[in-house]
Amino acid sequence: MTFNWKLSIWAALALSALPAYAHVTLERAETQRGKSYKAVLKIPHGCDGQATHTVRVEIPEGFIGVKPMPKPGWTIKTVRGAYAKSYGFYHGPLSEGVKQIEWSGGELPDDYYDEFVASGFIARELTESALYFKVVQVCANGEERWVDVPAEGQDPHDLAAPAAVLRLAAGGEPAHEHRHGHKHGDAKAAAGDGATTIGTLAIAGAWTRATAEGAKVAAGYLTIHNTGSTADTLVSVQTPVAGRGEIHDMTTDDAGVMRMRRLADGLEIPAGGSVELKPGGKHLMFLDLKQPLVEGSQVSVKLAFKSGAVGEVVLPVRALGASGGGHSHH
Ligand SMILES: [Cu+2]
Repeated sequence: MTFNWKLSIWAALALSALPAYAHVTLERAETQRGKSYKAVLKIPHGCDGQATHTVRVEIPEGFIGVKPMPKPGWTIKTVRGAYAKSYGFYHGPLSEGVKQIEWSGGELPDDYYDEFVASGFIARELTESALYFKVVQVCANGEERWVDVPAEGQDPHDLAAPAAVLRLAAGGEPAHEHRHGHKHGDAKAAAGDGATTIGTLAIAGAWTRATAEGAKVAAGYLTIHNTGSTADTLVSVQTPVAGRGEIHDMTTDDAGVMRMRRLADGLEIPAGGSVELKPGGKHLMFLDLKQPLVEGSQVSVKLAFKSGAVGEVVLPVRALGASGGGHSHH
């Protein structure tokens, strides 16, 4: 079950707005300097249909005191060597250690996914903002080399075969560019909140919430501002991660009970006006979820308006339990 669930996350990534998918990645892609770190490398597939029999990882400079985790069915070989300099470690300076790990003799069929784990310590002395784990996957008739590292200023998305990246923050200051907690309802467009324009409609402040495994519904929030001189109506919501999308409103009746109803006629955005979809109020509803929404990922949603304007909004997925009322009434 777990296994299928993970595959479906890859499917979700493939469906989202990310230009490339199924690269080798780290399960936890950011951490702090001066802390221990468990590198879980996720190998999404084989090489061109063939099974992977060897996985070789180059340990980046500054990831010190590294130990690979044994893996049933696979043989581990490590290459040790001197670090570029000596780093502070638990019991004093450390100047050499594991620089390469190779798991071999196993079989990871192309249709499967697997994880390769090594634990170590992120040197406090590092000044880089990211470490790159270069990974080579060897198959019967070839190999996949995930070794591209972006040049300064280059967008890592432009790389054909990117190395797995680990973003670093100074100790005590976790990197969290995906989780800046700006208030829901903040209509100001911030990078990464799905700000976009569909026809005369300016969309901002978009987000959704991570769901528990097995959850069947999720809600989406955003603010729509109509810059046009005629009213328009949001009539349709679609997303690849859910069987269907609806527009809902939540109201509190005289008895103080919250009720939700589907806005069958859509949601009107007055000329020159704004409508805010937020927890406890109007929202996009995603039903028959095909997989859990994972914090830090993105959900792409297609919105269609009565005027004929159609466009896509990308909703960053915030933490489970992120600000606002939940959907327990469903
Ligand atoms: Cu709802």
